[in-house]
Amino acid sequence: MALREIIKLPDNRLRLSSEPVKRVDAGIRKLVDDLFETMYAAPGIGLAAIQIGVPRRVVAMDLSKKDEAHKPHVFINPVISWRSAETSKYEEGCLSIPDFYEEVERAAKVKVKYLDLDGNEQEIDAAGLFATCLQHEIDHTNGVLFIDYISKLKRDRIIKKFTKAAKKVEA
Ligand code: K1U
Ligand code: ZN
Repeated sequence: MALREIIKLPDNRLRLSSEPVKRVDAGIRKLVDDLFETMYAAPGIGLAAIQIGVPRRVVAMDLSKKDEAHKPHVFINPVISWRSAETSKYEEGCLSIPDFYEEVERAAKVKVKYLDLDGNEQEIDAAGLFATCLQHEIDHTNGVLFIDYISKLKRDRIIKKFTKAAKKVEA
């Protein structure tokens, strides 16, 4: 396992559409281990491979509370197969846009098809924070960020702030 760097706004790699996984092999299992180590250390409740600079459709999630046992979920090539017309709002954050939170409206319930770590096809029903987080992570695999759902004014302001911070680090 290895702790990997989480790439941050305005890194253009966050806008890539990730490649599907053809075979769940040892390389993918190592990637999953690294995603969990990095996500737990952050800490976060989800992490997509592109957030550690790997453009593959792989997502790690764990919604367990601080004092609970870990409940790791892995989603390989996840696709939303159904979404409810009913929506819900949640104040989202993103490990690639640290310390910025904004309310986003998404489908309240989704069904997601994916491959598990054995390469078997699965389908899961998700509601509440589970559904919100899955949609946020699947967006990452498509190069979409939660700031794409907020006002242009707020989005431009946050991109400017992170671009300025990145330039400071370079200098
Ligand atoms: O994808 C990411 O950047 C991870 C992100 C997932 C997410 C959070 C909220 C709504 C939708 C998706 C995070 O994990 S941000 C950090 C966070 O939410 C958290 C951190 C520690 C404890 C509890 C939550
Ligand atoms: Zn995110």
